[in-house]
Amino acid sequence: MGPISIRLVASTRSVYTYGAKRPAWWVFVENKVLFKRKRKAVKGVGMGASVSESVGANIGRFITMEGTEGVGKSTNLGFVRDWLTSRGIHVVVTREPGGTPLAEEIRHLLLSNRDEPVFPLTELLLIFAARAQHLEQVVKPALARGHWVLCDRFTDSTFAYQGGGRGFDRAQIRQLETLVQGTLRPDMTLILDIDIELGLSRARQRSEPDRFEGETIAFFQRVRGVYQELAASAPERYTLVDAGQPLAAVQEDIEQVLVTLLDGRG
Ligand code: ATM
Repeated sequence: MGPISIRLVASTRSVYTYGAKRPAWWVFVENKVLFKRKRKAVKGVGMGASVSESVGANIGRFITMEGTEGVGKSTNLGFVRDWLTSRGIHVVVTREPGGTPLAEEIRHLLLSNRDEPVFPLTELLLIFAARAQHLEQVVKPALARGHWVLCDRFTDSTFAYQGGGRGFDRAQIRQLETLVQGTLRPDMTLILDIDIELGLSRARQRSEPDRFEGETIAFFQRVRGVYQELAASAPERYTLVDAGQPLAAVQEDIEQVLVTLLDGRG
């Protein structure tokens, strides 16, 4: 007798089926269902609960990358994408503000230099408007399909730039975070950290400064301070990477985090 084929298939379909009951996993022997286990969908998941917390194994992970100007985000996002892809993981790379046509238009509004002053509340609401669109259109559907999402900036940028930089009250930002995201949070956030003057001198060689890049050193010091605080407050979620090291050392540090995340995939 030849080998018997046994397959375990886990479902991620219940992720956004608010309140519904769906099979959570099946055991197939020779392509016939031997056993299936029902799982009650978690109430509130449709409002954006962390997908990985809700469905367990074989699910996507939500990774975000953060940092001030000139930290090397683009290079290191490419490194993370290639590292995961080479291990057979389907990665959706996206960014904030942006990631959908509408959200990219909002990004353009936010970044353009203009004569009219942009009030901090206007800026904050535009950022969360773009985020709401991006989450529904890109992030949640990708995670629900079991893909990994790698996002260039997310709400930690809001805490850093609008909170630290502009001086917005953190509790008010948290209220908008809950409104827009429900309980959805990144599984892992890499914060690339660099001396502000060094980063700015790198970034300002690249192009004309946009509305954010033209901010003062003191503004970016406050932004960096919030990132450092966030990293210290929840080390299981954040990794602060010294982006002032040679690139190979930066990427070794990032790789260690990815290995841990992959090992814990369940
Ligand atoms: P990038 O240049 O990294 O794509 O970011 C665009 C700007 O958007 C960034 N500027 N700088 N310097 C910071 C800003 N931003 C916020 O201020 N709050 C946010 O929540 C996000 C996602 C971005």
